[in-house]
Amino acid sequence: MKLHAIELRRVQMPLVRPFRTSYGVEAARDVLLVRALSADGDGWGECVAGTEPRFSAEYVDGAHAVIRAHLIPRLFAAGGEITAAGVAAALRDVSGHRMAKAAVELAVLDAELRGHELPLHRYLGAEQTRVPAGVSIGIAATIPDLLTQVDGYLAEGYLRIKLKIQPGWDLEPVRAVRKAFASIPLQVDANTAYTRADAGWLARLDEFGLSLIEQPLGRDDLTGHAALARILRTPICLDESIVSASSAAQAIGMGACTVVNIKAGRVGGYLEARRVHDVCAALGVPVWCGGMLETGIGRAANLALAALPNCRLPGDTSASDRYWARDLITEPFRLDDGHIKVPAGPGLGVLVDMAAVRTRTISVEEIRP
Ligand code: NPG
Repeated sequence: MKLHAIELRRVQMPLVRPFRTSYGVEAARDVLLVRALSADGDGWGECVAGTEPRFSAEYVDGAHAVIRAHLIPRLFAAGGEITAAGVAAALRDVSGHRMAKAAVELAVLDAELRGHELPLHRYLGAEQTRVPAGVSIGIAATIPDLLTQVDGYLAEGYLRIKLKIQPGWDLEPVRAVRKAFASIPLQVDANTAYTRADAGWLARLDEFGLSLIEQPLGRDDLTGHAALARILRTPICLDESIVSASSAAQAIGMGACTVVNIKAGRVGGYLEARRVHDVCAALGVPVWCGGMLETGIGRAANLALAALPNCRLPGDTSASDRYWARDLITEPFRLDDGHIKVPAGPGLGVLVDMAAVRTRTISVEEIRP
């Protein structure tokens, strides 16, 4: 595919409700969109790096800078002739910056697939036409407020609830939710907030029949997670620790987790995400698709990923109205019987609403070879 130009666009997206995790609170997303302009048409990618480098070392201003100065020149190096399958190799000598690379790869992939009239989920090898949806609930101000939120999302039809936890907000909220909603699929996410010394405390979560506990310890502490797994009955799922298919294989081999959360941004793109999916399947470990509060652009791609066969648990692939009053895509994703339709059209399968994009745009630049 011949790339003519890359557009880098920053959009400001206020969330319908602030989202609090152990990393802090987000009231809006500062989104970097990457648009690949090619002879075959345009493709879109979304960078999931946050405003601050908390979830990972990447942050959106840094991703913007590295894409402009280091990734785009490498894409243009071969005269602008590039395929999505070649993007990772073209960018390989840039170390790290996986979220930045993932956004660039997705834009090229979307343009290429639109040119071939092939939907992303088919390209990845997925056959499901809809996926079960979970919802992730941030740390609430009070337990009654949390129960109201859980009740509201269950009434909308969400099939599983994920609660954010941190020291001081763990056993009590989980106990209250379990008591009020005895049989719902329930899981918790600690976003690295605990240490090995908390093992005994975390084991007290076992009585609540959680589907899993996500990333209780630091991202580099695979040994600690393996030790914790020997103490807890609740299955351990890793998120921040898993940055590639090989790190997934290593974590599973060490007994650090028995479930994996896949986020394409965290592993450097949807092609590597597919490899994480495959290696986990080969090792008998179920996966599910995580979320980073994406707009409809990243969300469309996540739904394609979530349709893969080893995505055996509902993902953080919630409907557009859980995040935005108005999304950047023309047709918002809606919850229907607890499920969301996988986009069926070519590439991402969504139409970007340029009027919505323009009203939210903070800056835009077009880079040519
Ligand atoms: O529904 O997209 C969503 C949000 C899911 O909880 C969610 N994401 O750690 O998984 C996470 C968390 C997150 C989002 C963390 C944004 C940091 C930033």
